[in-house]
Amino acid sequence: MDSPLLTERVGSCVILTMNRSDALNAFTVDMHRALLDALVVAGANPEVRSIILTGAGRGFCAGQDLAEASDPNGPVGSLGEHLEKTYNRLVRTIRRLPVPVIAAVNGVAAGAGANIALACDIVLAGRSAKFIQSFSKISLVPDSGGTWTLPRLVGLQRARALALLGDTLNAEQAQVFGMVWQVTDDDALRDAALAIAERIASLPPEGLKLTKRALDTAMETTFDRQLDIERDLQSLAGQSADNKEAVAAFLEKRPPVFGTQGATR
Ligand code: T3D
Repeated sequence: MDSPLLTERVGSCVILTMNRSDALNAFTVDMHRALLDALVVAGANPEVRSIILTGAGRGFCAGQDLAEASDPNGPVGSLGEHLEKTYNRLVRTIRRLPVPVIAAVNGVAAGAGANIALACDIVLAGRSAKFIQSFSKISLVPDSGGTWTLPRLVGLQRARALALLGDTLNAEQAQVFGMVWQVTDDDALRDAALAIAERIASLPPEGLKLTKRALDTAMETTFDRQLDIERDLQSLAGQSADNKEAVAAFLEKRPPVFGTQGATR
């Protein structure tokens, strides 16, 4: 049987490809396990500077595998418990990884598949990409952080309509709505994602890790509290070897040479 996840290393980037193309890469428990393990392993490797998440075949991910979820003898059981063990762990892991996660959305991203893409740090979409909050059609609530992420990305009014109606947004519409950073031709998507991975690899990792952390708290706190958080994270960033090297290289008019992630990982 094919592995539900393909892992490839390109330079300092790990490409994770959800690999159940016959079901548009819908999530089974096995695919969850494989993806979570791969993210944790990649995140713990100081040589890994970014992760690309994409799908095999013509889709990114169609969310929960509905056949597995509706099998009374299957592994899913209570949806609340299932969410906690799978989707919630997955999106928490993506947010807490010390390196940027790039979603390369290569086709339909429906249900949890859409919200997992939106949980990533940078979202690229091929022209065939579609984003669907398909939950309402099967009488479920948007999950995988969608009710938190979507209003923050697109505004509450658009989020309401998207979640309640389950309309399909194409790649260009999703970009206009602020869900997508860059739209590319389908056959250019992998190279576009790798180009961003390469740019990330050329930047000092410690600052990126702390920036990711700062932006994660930004949507939850008050302005004053966020200033405190920036102060604390900047204090850590200012002590990092990466910062010292970047500033020294600037002043000495030479290219910087950065190490791997530091102790605050
Ligand atoms: O259960 C819990 O743990 C709670 C958590 C829920 C999280 C969720 O994600 S809920 C939302 C689940 N996802 C959906 O409701 C989406 C269902 N899929 C679709 O609506 C459509 O497939 C798409 C709009 C995504 C794509 O449509 P289209 O016409 O491009 O493709 P298709 O022909 O419908 O699908 C192609 C194949 O993939 C087809 O199989 P077949 O007939 O060729 O053997 C289809 O059954 C299969 N497939 C697509 N989505 C799923 C799926 N199989 C299982 N589960 C799916 N989600």
